[in-house]
Amino acid sequence: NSTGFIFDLDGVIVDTAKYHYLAWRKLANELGFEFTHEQNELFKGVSRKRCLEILLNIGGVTATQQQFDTWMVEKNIDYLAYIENMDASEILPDVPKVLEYLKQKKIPIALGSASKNAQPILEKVNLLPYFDTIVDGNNVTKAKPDPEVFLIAADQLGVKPNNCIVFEDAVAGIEAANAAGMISIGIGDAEILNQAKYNFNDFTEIELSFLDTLISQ
Ligand code: B16
Ligand code: MG
Repeated sequence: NSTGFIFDLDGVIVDTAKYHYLAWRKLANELGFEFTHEQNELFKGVSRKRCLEILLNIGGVTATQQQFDTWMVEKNIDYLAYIENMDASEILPDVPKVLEYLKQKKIPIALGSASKNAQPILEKVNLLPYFDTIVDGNNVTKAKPDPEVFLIAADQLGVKPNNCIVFEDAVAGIEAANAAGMISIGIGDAEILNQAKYNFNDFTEIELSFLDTLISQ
């Protein structure tokens, strides 16, 4: 079979955005400013380094390279503490149903995430065995919206980019999938993800028959 499926992690498989938010807010508060839920929207799908640049911009804080590096490490230590007790109950609805269906059909499955913490999170929620390959923030040099992460995933699956389907919750991720020549599926607000080929609020809206049409096209 020549079709491959690529899943983003954060906001597609699990809702780790809330933990990223808590860790960034803690840092912002330590630096003397507020960080809101609305501002956190800008951080979805965006690399850790870029997130810190945006955060410091919001707070009007200038940093030396050494401070910048220290805060990157500090944020991640806090984030890891927040996700320490994550388990399968935090998997978003119907994600296992879709993964199970694809697995049973022997369709290759990849993770394509900006996160450097992707593998331990998949382990915590017991989904690691579904993935034939994991491409994440540790394997890429260019962040989404650059297509690199998804092109590496397609290559590792042995599937042509045109035959890959990407599930994404972030604008930068949809742009990356489109730039890779893949079929993009937006998970979340269709108005925000209006560049996606298909849109769903979540996986409960995705019929198995729809997956079949993607597989056979
Ligand atoms: P980390 P995704 C992204 O994951 C998140 O959406 C984004 O908020 C985060 O900053 C980025 O991973 C980096 O994560 O700090 O764990 O390396 O949505 O691409 O799966
Ligand atoms: Mg995401």
